[in-house]
Amino acid sequence: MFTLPDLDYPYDGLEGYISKKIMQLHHDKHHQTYVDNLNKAVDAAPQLNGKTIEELLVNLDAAPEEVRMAIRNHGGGHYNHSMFWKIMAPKAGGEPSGKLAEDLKAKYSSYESFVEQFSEKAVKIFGSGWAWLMPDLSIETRPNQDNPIMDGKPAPILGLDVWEHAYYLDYTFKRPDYVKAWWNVVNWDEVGKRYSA
Ligand code: MN3
Repeated sequence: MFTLPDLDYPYDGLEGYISKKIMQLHHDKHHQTYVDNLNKAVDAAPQLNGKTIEELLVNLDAAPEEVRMAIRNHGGGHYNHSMFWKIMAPKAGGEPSGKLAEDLKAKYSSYESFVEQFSEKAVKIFGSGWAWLMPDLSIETRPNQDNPIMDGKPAPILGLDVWEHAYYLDYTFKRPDYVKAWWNVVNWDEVGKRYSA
């Protein structure tokens, strides 16, 4: 059975950038629904019992066809959001430090230029999806709840949810405003850990 992970901070911890109301709905309702539907899908395919979420997503082809799409969507939703809560934090933002900062600068010439390129790709995603920072510091996007690990790629070190449920209550249709604000809650310590892992 998969379970909803707790947030490491209060629902109002990101206020000013992401409201308590969004965090409550996004975590308690949207993420919970992904968990519930993932459990239903795994229940319907006993051969998948005991597999980790990573194992399920990396081997989607191994899942019976009747549950494959549910595992892709809801398992992806569970995996992606579990990361999303961790790579944000109260009183966070600013610039990364250490090797991650150096390597981002080497690849994008400056932190600002990296933010600009990542933001542009996130804003341009058509419909619902995510923008990802990969361990080689390239930027990828995926629709829906797809994650690059489903294509045999390594796990991203940072992800930005641009589904409307992530911002509509605070920013209505203005995705660029949400993306701009979001950098103020990025937990670079956590992203740095994932980068060096
Ligand atoms: Mn979401």
